[in-house]
Amino acid sequence: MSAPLPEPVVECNEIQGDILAGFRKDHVRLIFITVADAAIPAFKVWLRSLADKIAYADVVLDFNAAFSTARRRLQTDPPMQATWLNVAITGKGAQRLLPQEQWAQLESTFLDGPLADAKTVGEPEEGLPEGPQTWLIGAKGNEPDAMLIIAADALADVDAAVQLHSKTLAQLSNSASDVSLHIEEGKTRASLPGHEHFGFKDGISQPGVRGRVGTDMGPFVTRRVLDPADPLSTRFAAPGQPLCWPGEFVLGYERKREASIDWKDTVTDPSTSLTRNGSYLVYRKLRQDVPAFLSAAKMMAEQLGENPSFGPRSAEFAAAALVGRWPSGAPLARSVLSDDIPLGKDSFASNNFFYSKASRAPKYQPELGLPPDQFPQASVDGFGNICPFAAHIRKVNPRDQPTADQGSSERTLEHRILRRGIPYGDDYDPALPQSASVDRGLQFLCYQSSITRGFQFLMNQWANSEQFPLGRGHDIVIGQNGNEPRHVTMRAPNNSEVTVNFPVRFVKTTGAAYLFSPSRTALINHFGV
Ligand code: N7H
Repeated sequence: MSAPLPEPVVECNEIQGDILAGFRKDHVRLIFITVADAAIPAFKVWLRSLADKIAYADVVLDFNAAFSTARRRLQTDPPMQATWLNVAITGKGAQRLLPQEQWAQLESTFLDGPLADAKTVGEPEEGLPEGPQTWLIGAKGNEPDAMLIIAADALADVDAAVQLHSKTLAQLSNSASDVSLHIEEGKTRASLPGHEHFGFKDGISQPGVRGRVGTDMGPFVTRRVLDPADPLSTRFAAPGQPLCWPGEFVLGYERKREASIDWKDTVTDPSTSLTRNGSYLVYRKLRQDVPAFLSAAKMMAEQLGENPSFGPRSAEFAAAALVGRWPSGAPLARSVLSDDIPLGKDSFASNNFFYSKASRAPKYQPELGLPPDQFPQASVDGFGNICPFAAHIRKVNPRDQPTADQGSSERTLEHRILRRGIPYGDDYDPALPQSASVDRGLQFLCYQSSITRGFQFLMNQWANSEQFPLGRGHDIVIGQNGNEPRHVTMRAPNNSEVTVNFPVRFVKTTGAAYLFSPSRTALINHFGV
């Protein structure tokens, strides 16, 4: 049994709830707010008044834990509902609301905003088709100052909250044009809850956050399920969920020292009352072209099938190879040639795998009563013969495998993000031709303590690169590569390779914002004065 390590105390009553807990609601509204100079003083007063209305991490963590316990007991969703509110400020907003000596404390990638970062993260250049000038949010002259996140279990509740806040905001100034709002919607897919529009289960793999809520006797920020007798229990909250230092996501806490290959070697960035307990939030409205994805998977399957090393492969296999998981969420690593629905349903087993070593059944804490992991375990796949190197989930999280650019796999922990996205738009229905052109996709949201180390790195250094983290092509799901073609090289069990080219992108950015999610103190003492 390994000795437990001291856990940082995390001030969850100061940190906004979506960051560390995640709202996990079926209905989300994002209200983008742009404020004219004349309305700034009233807007600040309003921001300050939000401090008592915001759902902080302590409350949301408690709710989520109670909900999960009740669901396990009742075997169905318990009748527990809530409506949560969070707020975040853009780089433009911060520069308008704060004196320079304050906003200068914030990260430059955030302050410069997504437009300045568009080329680095692979967007088509300004002026070219689908370039940033087409964005609904964040295009030149259309950059908001702030964003509200409203999330609720019930549609009526989310709508009521939107009405309430829109009305208050409209009353901040005498002139109706002084505060303008743009509202975006997110909703769980009714036909396939928990799945995104390409049909894959999402939200399975998240980093764990080391630390305790509020005091050194408080509950863990991330629930721990491994028995202390399991050798991985000091490093993982659950199978496949490594414990990261809280400073990877929230400012003012220890994080792993950059470039260090010792996960215990930490650094705490200097913080101020403005930055402490805050986090950077990346928003992207990502439109998904489902028919284009399905036909690309079909084309890929045909090309693989023509090669005797692969033999007949279904379009479902090709799509799973691009993602790294099957639609149920079962990872290719543990279910090589077809989906395994019971494995996909087991949220712990479906994330229990490595790439460069085999997985094994974990030892869960017996009092949790979790079913043992009896599914076929993952084999060693260090050369990508099972899960392609370019599969989306292997690109953005190579797990235990050393990478060609960073070296030790410990360095991957510097680039983890907390994903909080939710689908938008109606389902694609192949029986209805007009359904193909409906706007649908993902309201992508992710939190990190540095956009440069988080989202920007993942896009620029890994997803858009044919070489990194391990080579053999681009991340075909999210990689952008401007408007240039992308490719993926698949390696068969006998090591022969087939390269498939993808002339079109199926995920396109139609809106973007880089935001800062301030602490309660920062909202009251900085943004609200
Ligand atoms: Fe991805 N998809 O449906 O293919 N993603 N993603 N993502 N994503 C994941 O493991 C998807 C996007 C990450 O730890 C799953 O939880 C789609 C962006 C990370 O093993 C699926 C879009 C970025 C992980 C998808 C999209 C990321 C991850 C498997 C856009 C960051 C965890 C579910 C429309 C730059 C990987 C799961 C791990 C998982 C899909 C966007 C990052 C199914 C369709 C922009 C870090």
